[in-house]
Amino acid sequence: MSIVTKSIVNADAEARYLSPGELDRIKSFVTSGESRLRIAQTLTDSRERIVKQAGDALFQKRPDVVSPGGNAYGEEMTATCLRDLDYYLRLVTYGVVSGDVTPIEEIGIVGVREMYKSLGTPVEAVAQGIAEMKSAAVSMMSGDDASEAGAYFDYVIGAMQ
Ligand SMILES: CCC1=C(C)/C(=C/C2=NC(=C\c3[nH]c(/C=C4\NC(=O)[C@H](C)[C@H]4CC)c(C)c3CCC(=O)O)/C(CCC(=O)O)=C2C)NC1=O
Repeated sequence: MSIVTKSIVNADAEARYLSPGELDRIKSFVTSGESRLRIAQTLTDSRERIVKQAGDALFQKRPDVVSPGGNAYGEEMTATCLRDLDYYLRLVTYGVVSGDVTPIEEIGIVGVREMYKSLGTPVEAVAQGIAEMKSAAVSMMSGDDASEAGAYFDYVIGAMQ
């Protein structure tokens, strides 16, 4: 839910006008709109490069995951691993566009540790892969955009700890 929808739901539940604080938050959401859309566009346009770079960096640092016995060993499993990174990059764009981590949380975080545990996937290596995507992504952006985008990657990384 965007901050606009959320504020309206909260205000209407109390049959009141939007408060000055709510209007302020909506204002900053609106004024940051252009940069958030620019960030989402960059991430979307560069998704293949970001995922590939992150995968290369991850497998260099964690060769165990792509070695025999590793969870991402073999062409098919490695491709599934990269697909998961792509999933999280897509969810980051949802967060950036809505200015809210809720879509990321609902789609990709709730129950994630249990899921990866049952798959035998080391979740800390997934988190490392997200961190590598962050490095690749922010290197393509200006300082302000990089810190805005970085916050959503950090949210995913933190939620996997
Ligand atoms: C959009 C929300 C969403 C997420 C997040 C998601 C994740 C997800 N990753 C899966 C598998 C997997 N995920 C990985 C990922 C990895 N293994 C590693 O060692 C690496 C550290 C890591 C890559 C960074 C692998 C290798 C599998 C296949 C495991 C198996 O089949 O044994 C599966 C099991 C079903 C399948 O293979 O598709 C799910 C549901 N699915 C979703 O719909």
